[in-house]
Amino acid sequence: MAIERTLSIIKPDAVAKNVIGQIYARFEGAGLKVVAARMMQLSQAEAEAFYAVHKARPFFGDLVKFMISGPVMVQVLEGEGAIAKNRELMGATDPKKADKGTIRADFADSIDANAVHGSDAAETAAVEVAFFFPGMQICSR
Ligand code: RTP
Ligand code: MG
Repeated sequence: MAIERTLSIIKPDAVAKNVIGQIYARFEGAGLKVVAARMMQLSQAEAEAFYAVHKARPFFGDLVKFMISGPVMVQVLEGEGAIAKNRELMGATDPKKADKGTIRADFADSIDANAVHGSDAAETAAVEVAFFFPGMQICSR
């Protein structure tokens, strides 16, 4: 399988729980490397732009409000099949439906406060990496 890059966000609920390191350990344990990272407080405009694909969905307002409720940790993960591998590690969107041992099963509280974001396809991964790391150094290794 090809080496890919994917965008990961540790959402405000998981940052508040102080489990950034535990989530990074899951990535590293699965062979994914952190090749870029930044901690930041998203503005409303940034959160709306990032989740623009969901603009028409009924949960859009709550999603944006949640994503700006506290700092997030944003990283690029690199590795074989990184996009699907990260989605597997994350588990289902709704933590009640997430498989045992996944990040969302272990750290998420609800479908809104669901601990992590991960790109869902090669096209979205490229757009999302460029959104948070435009022209910034990515330390491929
Ligand atoms: P994400 O984009 O954050 O990685 O999550 P996902 O792919 O698993 O889910 P997606 O369908 O892209 O939805 C984005 C985020 O919106 C919230 N959501 N709420 N109330 C609802 O029915 C609902 N559906 C989605 C979740 O927080 C989800 O992560
Ligand atoms: Mg999604």
